[in-house]
Amino acid sequence: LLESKPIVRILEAHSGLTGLIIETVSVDRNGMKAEFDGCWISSLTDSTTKGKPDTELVDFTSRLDTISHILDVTTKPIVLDGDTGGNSEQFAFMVKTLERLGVSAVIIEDKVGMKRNSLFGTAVKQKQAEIPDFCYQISSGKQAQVTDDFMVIARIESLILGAGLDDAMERAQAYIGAGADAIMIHSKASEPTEIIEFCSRFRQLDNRVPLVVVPTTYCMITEAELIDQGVSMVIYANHLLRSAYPAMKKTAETILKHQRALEADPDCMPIKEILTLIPGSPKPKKS
Ligand code: SPV
Ligand code: MG
Repeated sequence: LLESKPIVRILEAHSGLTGLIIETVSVDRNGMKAEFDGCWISSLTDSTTKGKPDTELVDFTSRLDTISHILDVTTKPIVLDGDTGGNSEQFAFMVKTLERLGVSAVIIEDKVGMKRNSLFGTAVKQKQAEIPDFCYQISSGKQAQVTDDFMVIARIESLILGAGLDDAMERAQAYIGAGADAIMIHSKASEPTEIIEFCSRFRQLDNRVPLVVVPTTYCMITEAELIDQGVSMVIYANHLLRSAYPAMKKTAETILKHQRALEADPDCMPIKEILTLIPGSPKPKKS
């Protein structure tokens, strides 16, 4: 996909149902069918769905359960948010397991110690990994994989942690040298300025690999602009959960307020629709 499309478009999934949305939703855009190319299994939304903080508290075994629900009902590539990947021995096994399952790529972030969600930035204590240690982490994963198809993507947290563009570029070069198949650069800035600066410096690298971005806070940037910047993959990292939660909360409040469900009903999908939503469900007889 990375070789055949100007940009690969990935949306967050945290359950079989959200996987099905990614699998099936399409729109007509000027006579062309537009759809998502694959799923991002986000640590933030997987953890939040389980009512847990995004600190690697939801362990790999639980993450595998989510992955397996999504794999059961989708055919599109899966990019797993692998958090830090654990230690290098754990990461090697993670790669083997994911590859065997048919996951396409894992993204690991260059942090050590208690991992916090990147969107906290420097508001909470988080520590970036030393460059040689993270290079070892990448190469441990690459050595563990059996086929050529699986990708280990290195995620740079320098802009998140205030280490700056020069540090981000130094890390990009080191991680590519260690065998990273792609680089993800993350930012929590409210404008895309620093990401655009990174992209223009990254484009000058001779040995560059595909570049991945996650425009959550700088969401005004368009896919066409990202293509112009040389970005190969865009991840919409949390949008299905962020849109579902307010809708569910509103329904719960409406029922409490009116002491019945009538007023909430217009916000709910028809029963007939939910009964037949899952492919293979029996079709009710026409009444
Ligand atoms: C996630 O979706 O869990 C990510 C991206 O890692 S972010 O939440 O922006 O750190
Ligand atoms: Mg995450």
